[in-house]
Amino acid sequence: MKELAEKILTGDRRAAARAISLVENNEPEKQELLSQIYPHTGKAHIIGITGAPGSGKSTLADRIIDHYRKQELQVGVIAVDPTSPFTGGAILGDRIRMQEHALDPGVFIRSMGSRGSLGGLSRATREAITILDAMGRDVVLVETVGVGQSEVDIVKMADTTLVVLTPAGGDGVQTLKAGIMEIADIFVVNKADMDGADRTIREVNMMLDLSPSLPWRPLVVATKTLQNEGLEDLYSSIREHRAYLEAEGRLREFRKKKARLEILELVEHKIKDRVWSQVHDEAYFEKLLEQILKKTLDPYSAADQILENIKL
Ligand SMILES: Nc1nc2c(ncn2[C@@H]2O[C@H](COP(=O)(O)OP(=O)(O)OP(=O)(O)O)[C@@H](O)[C@H]2O)c(=O)[nH]1
Ligand SMILES: [Mg+2]
Repeated sequence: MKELAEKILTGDRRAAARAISLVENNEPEKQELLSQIYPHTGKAHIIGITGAPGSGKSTLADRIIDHYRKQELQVGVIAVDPTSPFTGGAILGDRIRMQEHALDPGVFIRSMGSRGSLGGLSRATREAITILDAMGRDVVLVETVGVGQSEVDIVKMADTTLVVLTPAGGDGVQTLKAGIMEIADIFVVNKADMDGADRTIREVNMMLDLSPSLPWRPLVVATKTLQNEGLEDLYSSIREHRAYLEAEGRLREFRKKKARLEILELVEHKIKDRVWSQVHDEAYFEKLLEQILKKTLDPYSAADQILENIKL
């Protein structure tokens, strides 16, 4: 493990790819590895990109990669699709937009799907971010399809979160899930070349005006990504948000909050693992179930009984 950790710290891509497979498969060795690289993390700017399927996240990610590569920054990309069983080196069809970057050693792209991540996609994604951060990526982009709670959990790990909206969809921002609105640092109204873009922008701003005053009022940027319009605004918005985070110790506070969530989640996982690894006695379990069906036992007392016999 020490060797793998050292390789990651030198920026070795194959080592990083192997390490990501370890976390996806939730291999026991991953813990030692993550502990070894952890002290070397915290330098990357983690940018989350989320939004409805087809809103242009990958196209935007491609432009953002270009932007940072022109500054000779090292970029990592994790494309998460909770609805896809695919994972690993396979570049999904829609990731092809980023494929030219796959040949650039300054860009490391990894897809993660639900099947490859035993024990939770958001946990695996967080650990993959840790690995890319430790390997010295200056910027880590995390693209997730906006489908539910899982992507909200995933983007919570980002320092700066872009929520991509489009004029299409008719009833616009009302259809957005509440959770998604709250995590946005920057709203990107993409496909601004399409009809209705002005209305979408107005609606987002109206919604923000109605929200309780937030310490950071999310910025709203319109982009026509295919025409390369509005992108400079987007880059400067990302810079502005980063500067905001770095001022007045906010980044430190943010990282502290993230660390707290991470510890709580780990403790929860570990308790679950320990409990269930000790309740493997099917016959005992069967007996409890029979008693419950006969109403000589209730589920609450059964749970207590199980816990009494467990070493945490
Ligand atoms: N008209 C228009 N089309 C765009 C724009 N940006 C992206 N597209 C197109 O929208 C389609 C979807 O783009 P993607 O980048 O694959 O969208 P995505 O959000 O990554 O999609 P998923 O990963 O499948 O959720 C592609 O055909 C793009 O060419 C834009 O600004 N204007
Ligand atoms: Mg995509």
